[in-house]
Amino acid sequence: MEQATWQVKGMTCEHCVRAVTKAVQSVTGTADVRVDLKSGRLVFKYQPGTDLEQIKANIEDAGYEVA
Ligand SMILES: [Cu+2]
Repeated sequence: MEQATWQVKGMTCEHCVRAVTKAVQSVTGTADVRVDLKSGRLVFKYQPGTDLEQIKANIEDAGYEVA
């Protein structure tokens, strides 16, 4: 598996953390999703071929910004 580290802007509470986590997990091929509220850091693993653009779109649809 590959690993990605992204920066997510706009998270303010645990609800946001759950929303972002879900947004990533809903895309097939992702695993070990971790979100740090304080730093805004999102780390997840994914299998080659996973649709990263879809993950980004899901996060943005949930109301957050991927830097
Ligand atoms: Cu929140």
